[in-house]
Amino acid sequence: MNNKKYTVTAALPYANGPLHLGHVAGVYLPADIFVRFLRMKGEDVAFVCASDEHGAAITLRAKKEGTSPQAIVDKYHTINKKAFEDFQIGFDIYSRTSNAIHHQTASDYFKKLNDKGSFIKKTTEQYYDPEFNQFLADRYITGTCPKCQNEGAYGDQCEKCGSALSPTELINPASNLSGKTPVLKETSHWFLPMDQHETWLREWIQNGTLNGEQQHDPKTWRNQVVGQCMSWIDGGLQPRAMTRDLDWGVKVPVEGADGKVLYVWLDAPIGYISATKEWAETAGKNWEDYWTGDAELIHFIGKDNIVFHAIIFPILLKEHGDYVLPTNVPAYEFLNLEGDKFSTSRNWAVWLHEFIANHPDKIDELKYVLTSIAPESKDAEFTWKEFKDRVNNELADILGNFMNRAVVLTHKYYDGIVPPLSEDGKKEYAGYIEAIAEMPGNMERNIRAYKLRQAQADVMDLARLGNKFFAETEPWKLFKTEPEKVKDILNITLQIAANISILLRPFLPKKAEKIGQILNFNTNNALTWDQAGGIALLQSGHQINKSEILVQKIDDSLVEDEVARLEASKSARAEQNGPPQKDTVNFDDFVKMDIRVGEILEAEKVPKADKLLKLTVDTGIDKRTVVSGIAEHYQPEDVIGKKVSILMNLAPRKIRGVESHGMILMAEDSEGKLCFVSPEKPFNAGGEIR
Ligand code: B3M
Ligand code: ZN
Repeated sequence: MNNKKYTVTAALPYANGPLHLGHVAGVYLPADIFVRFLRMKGEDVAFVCASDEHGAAITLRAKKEGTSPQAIVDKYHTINKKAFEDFQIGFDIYSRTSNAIHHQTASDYFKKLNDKGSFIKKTTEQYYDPEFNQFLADRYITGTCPKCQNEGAYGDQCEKCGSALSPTELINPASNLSGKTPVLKETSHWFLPMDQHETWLREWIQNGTLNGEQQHDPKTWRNQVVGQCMSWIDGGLQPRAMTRDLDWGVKVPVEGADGKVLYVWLDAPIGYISATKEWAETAGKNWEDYWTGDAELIHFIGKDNIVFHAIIFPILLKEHGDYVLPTNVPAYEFLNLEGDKFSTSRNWAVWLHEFIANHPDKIDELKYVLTSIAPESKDAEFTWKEFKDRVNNELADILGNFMNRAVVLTHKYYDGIVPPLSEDGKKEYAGYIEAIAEMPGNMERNIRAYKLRQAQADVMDLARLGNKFFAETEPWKLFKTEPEKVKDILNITLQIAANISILLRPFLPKKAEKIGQILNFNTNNALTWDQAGGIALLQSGHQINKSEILVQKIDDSLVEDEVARLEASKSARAEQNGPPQKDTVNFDDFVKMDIRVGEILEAEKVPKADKLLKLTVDTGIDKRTVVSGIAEHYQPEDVIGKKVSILMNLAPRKIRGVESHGMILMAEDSEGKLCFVSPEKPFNAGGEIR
């Protein structure tokens, strides 16, 4: 008996909103397929996940919905847990990081590392919003990413290029609470000195070795994962704060840490351990078996989570000392929707729970399409038209049609009783029999290399092979002239069908079961992966059931309705034409702003900054330098002589090395188009705007 254990994790989704198809295609479905496959191989697997209920993602959502963080996590944990169940994602446990067992586990973990000196306590200046009396970390602060110039980067991470950031690296930082430029204020935090871990990380990621021992095969890691990690390590890792000044999260379990909680990206991955513990308690297992010794730990994640799973969490695991490091971190690229990014805030999404409610009979159809287009090595796109086409032209026409022909002909000629396969038949159709025999091994290699798209295509190829067999042999013609041959042909096609019902199960469990029912075979799904590949799955004389429709074709109207639904949510946004109104300000606040008409005298591009122009502006009282992010909308020569509105008394800021004194006010529409706010008739520079 093989004693090896697997722990397979799927990224803990924030309980700040429902799940959409992008999440499903790029994390949860591939993890589920992989686990179903391992189980069919007889492996002992813990498949764990949970809601990520801490961090600014939650508290900011609560603020936006005008409710408490607790109410937010309760709401979305419930929706997402049910959606996973309905979609048959077979977690052993779907826990939550607000559970006591997690708080205890994360707290103990931090304490252990702190006691052994894994952290460095430092007092540094951090951004602070005086209006809200709050330090600004993570999603509380946004600015321009110093690596890719994305203007919406968060204080800990740029979701566009995947960089891990700290707030002080952001260009033009702004508080997400007041919208204002934050001030710096001293505070103490516990830092993980990531810079001290570069040497072993480099070795471990590139060669798969740790302390000279082979831990994993680096060839099985995706290029994208190794590439991202190496570019961070080559760029030099920085110490990173592992605590936050917040009141929502796991309290820092050290004296003198009042008002501080663990950084969500410290506590969330420990959630994998807490969830394993919680599951093991009820399942009568020993959780440590799944995290120690020769256990294999595999993290399915989206590409924006790579640094946390392939660098930060491994450092924490190694520092702890008792646990294994991940053997792989299969990361997925992003899925787009009908030509645009999935976006929760813009409501441009197909929500999993809504799909299930609207199409409860199309669960496996969706699984099939999402795996077919899974963003394994590059971004991919979901469209309703492709959904329909793949279901109709592939699932129904190839798989459904093959099954139907095999079963109907068996009933027509042999009353549904499997005919025998002769020795001559084995010789004559040896090529087909060999193709069947090779299939489980081919698929296994692909699955173990995380090429699930290919593995699903492989099992579909088996159905294609069956159709080809029918087309080449035409048993309906042979039946009169060579009836013995027809027995051979139908026997083999039924064996193909039986093999499909086994090999399809990790991908489309419901369809696989249905095929099993029609064949009156493998009733309790007792057959394992390694029992596939043969031509004796169905004995001659075995009675099969009547054919049933395996895949219902999809109507054009479904595509039209779903696209209309999406367009409606887009036009609802267009009607609103802009973000919701901000909090009210009082008159005293308003008059503090000194806004005047200025005239642009000179303009030039700021070197190495695509978006910035350096302007010289006549304000009536002086001629000053203002840096403005309009270079994508205006050429320098187009703006000279323009009368514009300028906010005079904005605190001077250095932007790309140029000190800017004030800000040019711009109007921005919902598509991001910018234009000046100018006086409607000729006007002298210096006029006040009130
Ligand atoms: N909740 C981020 C995300 O949903 C985060 C993942 C945690 S995995 C430990 O992208
Ligand atoms: Zn970036």
